[in-house]
Amino acid sequence: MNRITTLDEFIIRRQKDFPYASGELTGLLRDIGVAAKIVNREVNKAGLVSIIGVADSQNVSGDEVQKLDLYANEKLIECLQNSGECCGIASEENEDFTPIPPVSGKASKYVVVFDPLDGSSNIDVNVSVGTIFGIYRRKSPEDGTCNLEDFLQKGTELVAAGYVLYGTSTILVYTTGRGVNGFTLDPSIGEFCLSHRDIRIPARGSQYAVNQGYYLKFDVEMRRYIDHCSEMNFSLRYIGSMVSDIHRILLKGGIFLYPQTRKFPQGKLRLVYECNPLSFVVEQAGGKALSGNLQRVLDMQPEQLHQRVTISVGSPEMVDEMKEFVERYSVVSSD
Ligand code: AHM
Ligand code: MG
Repeated sequence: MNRITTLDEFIIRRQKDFPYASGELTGLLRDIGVAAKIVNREVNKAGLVSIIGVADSQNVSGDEVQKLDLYANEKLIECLQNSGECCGIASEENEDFTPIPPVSGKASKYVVVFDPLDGSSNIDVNVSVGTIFGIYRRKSPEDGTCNLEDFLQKGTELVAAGYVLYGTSTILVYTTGRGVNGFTLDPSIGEFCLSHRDIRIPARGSQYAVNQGYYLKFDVEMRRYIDHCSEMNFSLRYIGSMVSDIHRILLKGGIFLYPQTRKFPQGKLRLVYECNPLSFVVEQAGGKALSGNLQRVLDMQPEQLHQRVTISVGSPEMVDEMKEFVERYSVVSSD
């Protein structure tokens, strides 16, 4: 029988690779793993809401039933707050970042950014959703409160990042900048177990993911690339839950596009807690991620916490090809 490696065991083993590691990052990743299990439990019984009560109302016991994205937000904050391994968090659900006071007088050097439940409009129809997270070393002095600058760091500064996909099974995928590993939750023992060791994205794939319904609103150069995907007989696969789409592309190869439209020049997705962590994971697996102006996403300097960015991310050869199309046709269309 193969020996099982649990997430906790793996994280601790990896800590030994860093001779001066204090165990804080290890603790943070474990906190995120615990929060993921709690969120997973609630996501799995989401369908039961209709018999025990609906969101924003009361269940039969008279308790308030929360929307799952708010619940996930609360649980992540609670788990990160209790251990005191980070000094602040920023979430899609909160307008401002939240400083976390030291626990037992211990100052922390990390901040965490996250989208607690991405693609949450999918929950009502039993489709996969995910949690995205990124961890930065703070810039501010360790003996004070964290500040906005700690959160507005380029993706290249990420110390760790990952996602949890609540799908047919629940999987946690993360990187600390030394490759990407995936851990599937075994519900019978309540542990994330190493299932996808050292994930490498295929150099190219035969699937593309884009909201094709917006096709006519895209710039001509992006339309030409999408036409090319169609001419190549690539399959269009779009779940509307970025974590799920990225996970599929990471394993099978392909490209995910969320381009600008004339109305939304920055697209929809958020740089700090959606695109940067997922771009870091994809790059660590050998892929590429570019913004609308063909800049590497991880090199962008965030100006605001909830800043949006357009993105093309996935298999390296496909991202390169997309770039060629955009360069070629933007010259033609501006003539
Ligand atoms: P959310 O953060 O409000 O859940 O929105 C993000 C989601 C992504 O997961 C997904 O890729 C995208 O929105 C889908 O948007 P659209 O419906 O415009 O294609
Ligand atoms: Mg989101």
